[in-house]
Amino acid sequence: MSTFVDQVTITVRSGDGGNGMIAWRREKYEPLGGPAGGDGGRRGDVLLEADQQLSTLLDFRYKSRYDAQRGAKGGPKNKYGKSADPFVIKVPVGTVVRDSENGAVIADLARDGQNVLVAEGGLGGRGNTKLVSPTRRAPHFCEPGQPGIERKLELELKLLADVGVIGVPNAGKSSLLALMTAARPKIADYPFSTLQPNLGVVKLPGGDGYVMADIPGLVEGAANGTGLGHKFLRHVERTRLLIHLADLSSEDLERNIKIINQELALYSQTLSSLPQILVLNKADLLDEAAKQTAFAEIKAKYRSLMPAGIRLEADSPLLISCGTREGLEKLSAQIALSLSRLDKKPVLYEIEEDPKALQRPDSTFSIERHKKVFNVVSDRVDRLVEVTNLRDPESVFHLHHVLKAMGVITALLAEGAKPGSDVVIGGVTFAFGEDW
Ligand SMILES: Nc1nc2c(ncn2[C@@H]2O[C@H](COP(=O)(O)OP(=O)(O)OP(=O)(O)O)[C@@H](O)[C@H]2O)c(=O)[nH]1
Ligand SMILES: [Mg+2]
Repeated sequence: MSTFVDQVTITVRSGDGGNGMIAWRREKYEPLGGPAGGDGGRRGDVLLEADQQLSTLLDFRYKSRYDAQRGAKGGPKNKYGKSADPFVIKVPVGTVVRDSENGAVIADLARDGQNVLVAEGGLGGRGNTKLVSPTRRAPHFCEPGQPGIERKLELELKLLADVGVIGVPNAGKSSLLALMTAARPKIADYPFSTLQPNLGVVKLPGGDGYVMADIPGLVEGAANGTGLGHKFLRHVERTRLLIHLADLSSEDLERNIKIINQELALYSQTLSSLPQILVLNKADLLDEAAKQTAFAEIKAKYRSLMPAGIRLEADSPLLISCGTREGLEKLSAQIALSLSRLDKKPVLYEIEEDPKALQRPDSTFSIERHKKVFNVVSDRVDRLVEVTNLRDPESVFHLHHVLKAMGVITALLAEGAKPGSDVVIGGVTFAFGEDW
């Protein structure tokens, strides 16, 4: 069985926030001491992170559920509960993350180390110390931690390469990758020797380089599952240029070229409209005369053999031999030239998800501005103001702290709030201060 897996569904759950604590001071001269219950620890977030050491989603076949830890309960003597560490799930570079409920793209993890928060953990609840007010000096209750969020995610690995090598089985695709890069794919004289995509880096003289992908061979009917099917084509869909490799010595040369272009078209419009370089390999297998005849025949039909409307990168097919290295220099130069002319940006997915959808609904807010008055609209903030004693500096400080952590202050500044501006929070009007 191949160890290459490029599509999985996983379930992640962020951690619950820790509950607050109910506790009392016990001091020598204060037998009925005040409240001393600490707050619960913060949640464990779940993140996905691209790691270039990984090349398959195989691990997720064996383990498809990931639960982050919950924050610890608050402690006596006003001790905060320990916060849970974020839970980081490593995935290969090129993993596209979708919400399995609506298919929306959450992230395209295209760079090593790039990460995305997929489930925000719950906040810790407050201990009874924080819940004291003038009318409630000894609260016998605390807040529960917020629950974590559970989500189902679809992960799809779509390799990121600059150049994709396509062709029928045995054309010499893996041989070409092995000659041009340090990759060591399996090469054999039978069809379907390649069972998973291979990547290699082609080094250019200036120190730059590009990534080349060799995928399993395609046969007629691949779109309907014949041979290895066409599923590996997803790994060349993000390339900028295709090397269409054909065996010059094959009796079916013309037919093979047509089959490949037909299968590309059946797979996607994106693929069949990518620029191509048609490369005829195994030139060493024919004698000079036969070689020229075969080459001239394909050259004459070049335009009609290629998908309509695509950019042809060379004015004729290129002739090479992976056996004798004939024509390889010319091919390398043509690829470098083509890449330099093509858009350098990697083909990335657009993020379709509103980042707010990733957050717990009750931690979201919006700011409405009516002339010089800024209104903070948020369920959570309303509830917070309700339980905050606005005459107690400590409570107000706590409120301010939460507003800051939620990003409300930054958002107010972005909307144009200045010292002195009226800001309505939870129905109460505050003056925006210098020290906010
Ligand atoms: N004589 C000659 N043989 C070649 C040349 N290029 C590749 N071959 C041979 O052709 C056979 C197939 O080569 P591969 O590189 O495995 O072909 P592939 O296109 O990757 O094949 P699949 O992975 O099965 O689709 C091997 O035996 C290679 O040694 C060439 O230029 N000349
Ligand atoms: Mg191969």
